[in-house]
Amino acid sequence: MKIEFIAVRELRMHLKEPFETSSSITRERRVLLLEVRSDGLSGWSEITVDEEPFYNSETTDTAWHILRDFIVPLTLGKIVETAQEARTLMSRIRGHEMARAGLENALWDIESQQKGIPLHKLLGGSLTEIPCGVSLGIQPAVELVIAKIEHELAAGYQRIKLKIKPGSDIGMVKKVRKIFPNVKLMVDANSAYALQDAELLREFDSCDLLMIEQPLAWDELYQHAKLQALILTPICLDECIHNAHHARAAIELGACMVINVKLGRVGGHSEAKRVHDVCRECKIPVWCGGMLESGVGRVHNIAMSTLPGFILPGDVSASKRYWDEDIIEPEVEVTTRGTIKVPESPGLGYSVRRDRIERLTVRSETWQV
Ligand code: OSB
Ligand code: MG
Repeated sequence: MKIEFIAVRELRMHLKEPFETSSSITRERRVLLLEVRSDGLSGWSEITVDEEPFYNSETTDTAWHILRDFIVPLTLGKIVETAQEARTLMSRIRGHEMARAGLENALWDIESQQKGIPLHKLLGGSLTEIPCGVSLGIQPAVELVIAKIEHELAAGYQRIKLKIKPGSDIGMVKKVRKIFPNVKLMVDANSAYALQDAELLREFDSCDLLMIEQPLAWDELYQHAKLQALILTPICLDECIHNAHHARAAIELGACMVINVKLGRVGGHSEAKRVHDVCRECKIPVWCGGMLESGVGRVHNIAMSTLPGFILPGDVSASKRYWDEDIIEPEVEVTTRGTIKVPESPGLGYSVRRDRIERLTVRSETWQV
């Protein structure tokens, strides 16, 4: 594959509802899409950054800068045998995983089209349907949380993740658990607590949670290990894990019992596979996290979620939960069993709606050889 053309564009997409976490509120997404062309084929990916560096250090604008000033010069005009080799081309770049994932994942789309197989097969996936959960943002009142859970369970979703923050945590979750005694339930703190809050966090042990996601600092494995020794609820790490070495260190330290894999956060499909492999070897379950993606990022998540270690329902849910109109066709739909059927056609298995993408684009930049 010769990397002949790279185009980045920013789309403005309004979320149907604001999404609140302990670290930010998102109303509108500045979606970054990449299109890469090689040998007459187009590959698509999403750079899953937020506008602000409140989840991780990258932003919409840093990703654009890294792409233009470093990724394009290192990759444009180069020939790679496989998408995975793109990671090596970019290996001098430290950090900026989401920006690098963008380039690599678009090449995975091209490689799977070239080979005439679905992306999930190329990745080594085996599931034909993936189990789905939802992530519910922080709500102003517990009654709203309860109504939303009822709605999502009626749609078939298999597990509910509640965002928590100090002041909207144990009391809220205890009420929810009382009303839904059998639901697969978990919480995500997005780093809102400190080790000194161990007593409060230990109260979740009575709520029969699948896990508590990222309770402590985004860059702290050691303190998560100390916390895990004090509580029974399994800790799942999200923000802390940027590659397979982090995953192994976290597991060996006892800092977590579950890992959330996000394609952007770990730098693309090839590293996501490595994180998955380390976890499988260590018998640590993984699941696919979400970044409020447009359809383009979402379908890459679906492909990754077919790998055999993804045994827990992920945060990959239907397009219509986020958007009035998605930018892929068909939109991502969830069955009444709370699953997404994995498409069997070559490449992403969904088509990109260029007309809608054009309409939503606010800026773009293109490079070609
Ligand atoms: O921590 O998993 C997270 C969204 C944006 C940033 C971080 C997170 C999330 C979600 C939403 O939980 C998952 C989704 O529905 O896409
Ligand atoms: Mg999270």
